[in-house]
Amino acid sequence: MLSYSHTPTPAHTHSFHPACQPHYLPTSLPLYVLIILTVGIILTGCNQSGKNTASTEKSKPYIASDIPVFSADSAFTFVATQVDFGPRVNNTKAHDACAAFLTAKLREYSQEVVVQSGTVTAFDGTLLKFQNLIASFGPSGNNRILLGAHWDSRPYADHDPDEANFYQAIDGANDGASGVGVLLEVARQLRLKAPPIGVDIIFFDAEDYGPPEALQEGLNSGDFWGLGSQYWAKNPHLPDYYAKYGILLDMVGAAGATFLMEGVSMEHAPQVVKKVWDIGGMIGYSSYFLFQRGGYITDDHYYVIRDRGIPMIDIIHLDHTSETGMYKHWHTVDDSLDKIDPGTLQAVGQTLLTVIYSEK
Ligand code: AHN
Ligand code: ZN
Repeated sequence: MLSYSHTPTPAHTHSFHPACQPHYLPTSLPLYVLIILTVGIILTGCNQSGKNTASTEKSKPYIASDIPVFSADSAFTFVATQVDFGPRVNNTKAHDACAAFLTAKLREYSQEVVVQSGTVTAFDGTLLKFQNLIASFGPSGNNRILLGAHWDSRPYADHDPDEANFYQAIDGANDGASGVGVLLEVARQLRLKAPPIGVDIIFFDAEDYGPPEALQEGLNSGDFWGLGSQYWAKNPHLPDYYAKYGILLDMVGAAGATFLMEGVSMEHAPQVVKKVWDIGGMIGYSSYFLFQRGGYITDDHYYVIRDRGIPMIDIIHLDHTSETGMYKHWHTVDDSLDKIDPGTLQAVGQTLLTVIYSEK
């Protein structure tokens, strides 16, 4: 059976500063071989369930009887509610209003919610008010997993095809809201049935306030992304907080999403990537979880690994066929609710629930 070390891994200093867009470094990682049988043991007793609520035939998953069924409709509504506030850019009313909504929802599902607030400094010196929101579920102790997504939205559509939009804030339906929507539905399920291990859900703030593309050349060396996760990783909500592994969601809602095996995740938590991808494939979502390497992304998981020593992976929509290597509408004004597909939310959410409730 797969197992994970409980000892925090030391922060790595070599080959550990990925750039914004995916890039590739030579790697000596071994060839990954599908050990479907190993996961098959975890999931013995699987039956083809008709309980799932997804609308399309191809997304009908295999759900073992003791694993909750994710509601894609519920997750979609959570995404829509966030987008309805308008762009959740730090220091705006929409941001405050969305924080209040997310906090209330987490309190509805968990007795243990911590709102961690403060200020961080942006690339241009702007002081950003931020709120990291953390909800805990299940048993206490170090046998726990951390699930995260960022909830802020980017002030700049600096990859828009029209440069007139470069300084427009984005809806961030996929980039931000989708991951939070999936995790709110996971939280709702965790409330309905206690998980076998501890689970913490964290909504990171100020992930996406990195410098606009036009300035990035001169500002490449700074840690201007993931400001909320950097703060939390250095000042966790509990002083000695540790989780055996973490899973970050980023852009998990677009129709036809492809989750490539992201570089930082593969370098620091390959066994977690493999476990999640195996389970996703096992329950019927192999068209989303591709056994294909993607580039290195500076996302919140990077700081959780570097500054907290928790091996965390990023489930992120990467696409070799797009110009940026990311989701086609990444950092454009077209990252809007109409691109969100409940079938993709279902694939990610049901995979996460299967991972959680298969834990010991
Ligand atoms: C950068 O663009 C630096 N990192 C990608 C992380 C990200 C931004 N994910 C969504 N928006
Ligand atoms: Zn972004």
